[in-house]
Amino acid sequence: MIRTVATTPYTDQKPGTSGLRKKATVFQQPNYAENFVQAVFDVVEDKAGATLVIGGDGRFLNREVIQVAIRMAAANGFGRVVVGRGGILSTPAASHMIRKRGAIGGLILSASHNPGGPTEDFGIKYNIANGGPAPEKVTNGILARTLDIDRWLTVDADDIDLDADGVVEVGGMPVEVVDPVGDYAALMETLFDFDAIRAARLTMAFDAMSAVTGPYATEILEGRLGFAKGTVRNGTPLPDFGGHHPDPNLVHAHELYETMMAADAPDFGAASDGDGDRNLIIGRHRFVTPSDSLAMLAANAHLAKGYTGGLKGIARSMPTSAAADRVAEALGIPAFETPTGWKFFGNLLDAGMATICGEESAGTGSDHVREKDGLWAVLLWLNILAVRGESVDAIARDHWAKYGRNYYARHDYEGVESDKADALMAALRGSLATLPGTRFGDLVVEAADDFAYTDPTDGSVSRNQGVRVLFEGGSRVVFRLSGTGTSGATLRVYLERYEPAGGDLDRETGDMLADIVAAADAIAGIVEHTGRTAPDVVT
Ligand code: VG1
Ligand code: CO
Repeated sequence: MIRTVATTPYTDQKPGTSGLRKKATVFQQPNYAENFVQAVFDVVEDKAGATLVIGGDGRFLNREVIQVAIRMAAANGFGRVVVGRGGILSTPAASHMIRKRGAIGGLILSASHNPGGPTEDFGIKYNIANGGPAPEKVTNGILARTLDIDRWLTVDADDIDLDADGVVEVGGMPVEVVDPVGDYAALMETLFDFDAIRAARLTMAFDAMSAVTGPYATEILEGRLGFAKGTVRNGTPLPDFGGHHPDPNLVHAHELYETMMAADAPDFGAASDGDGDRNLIIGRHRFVTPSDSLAMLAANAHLAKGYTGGLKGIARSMPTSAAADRVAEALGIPAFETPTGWKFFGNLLDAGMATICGEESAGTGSDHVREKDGLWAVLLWLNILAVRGESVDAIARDHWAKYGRNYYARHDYEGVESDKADALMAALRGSLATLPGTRFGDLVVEAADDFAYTDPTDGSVSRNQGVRVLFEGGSRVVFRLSGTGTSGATLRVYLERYEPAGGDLDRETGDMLADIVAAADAIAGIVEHTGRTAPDVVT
């Protein structure tokens, strides 16, 4: 029996860079999660009889919202729900599950790199049939529906046992509880040479940050690849991630960093985020920026069996350094520059225009799924290390010697009052026309704009994606506001300086970027607008 529940709209359900993210307490308001899920279901066409995948990163509210969503899926006419055991599916595993099952889409319950727990963040994201995040056309439709929603549909049924594999019925609809890891691990075995990795007898530390990658990393690294027990740290997903911030950067994964800089460091270190789509790569005594990692993976991908045929193209988000562009140029393949967020890569991947994609925020992935994929990047690195028989440091130095080095850092100013952050960006946008030709120390502005992207596959245009200031000689600073936060605003300042092959390739990043940091403040008036004299996170 379908039950119709009357409701009224919430006006704050606009999906951000990656789905709807709010404090868990916001999601606990009456009808809040239900309204959003119903808005999603209302814009999904042809759902009658179709399969829907549901899973999340295990954070606080994960199980509760899954039970609600299953009943609503039954009432909305879906034919089947596939849900990960324990309510668990990493974001890349969910993407793969949608594709493998020919599902019409999936709900991924996660706020990704945001902290979790009763006083922290929760999130819901809808992915479409290609396994990727819903594009703006769809998220705009969802937003519009949240603003005029007046009812949601459910069935009267008990919670299912999320911990028992098998099929049960909810309101006449079969719900299949499946192993969240097996299909994903099998996919990885088709892409990488597990025998070669095992034979290389590398040592490694992997920090799952008490988030969703724990079971995946334990099965793949310790189980199938034979790394020593204990290689995976913080490997049990916890509803509050053990109180940690599951963002794999140098600040929040500092214990891994310290392990990798110690005298007895293992060969390779990596970490992942809340929902398993990000990766942090630290070799023994060598941190690799995510932008460099993208370039180095692209340059070496042909060494792994999934990519022996070469790459069709490389795509990066605009704030990501141009290191990958140089690899594309050397390979004679196209390079694409998209706005921030994985949803912009989906069309390029579907069209066969790009094979590898990446973002400076520690997201890398390929056309094997339609999400960024943390463990995929880790396994590709391991495969490359095994084949080349060299250290991460040696591979990085070799790369820079050939392509030059893009010194790079991101400065985040968190919890800035929204009106101050908006005023900063408005002033910046207002000054764009006057910036070219202006000198800041030794730096001269060559061009400045507000990044807009035209999708080459469907012609859709996305504007206001971040302010770029390009200096003569290839250095650059980019300013944008985060679209994933849940309180106040986060200003992200992306700093990049290119040093050509034969130049100064072995310097400290901070020293190499100091003049650009100074210019960034002079251009945007960061101190003046925000009162902040230093960033909260440097990565
Ligand atoms: C951030 C990153 C962006 C990433 C997004 C989702 O967005 O900068 O590169 O795609 O998070 O990643 P923003 O708008 O806060 O800068 V995840 O792993 O949190 O889903
Ligand atoms: Co994530």
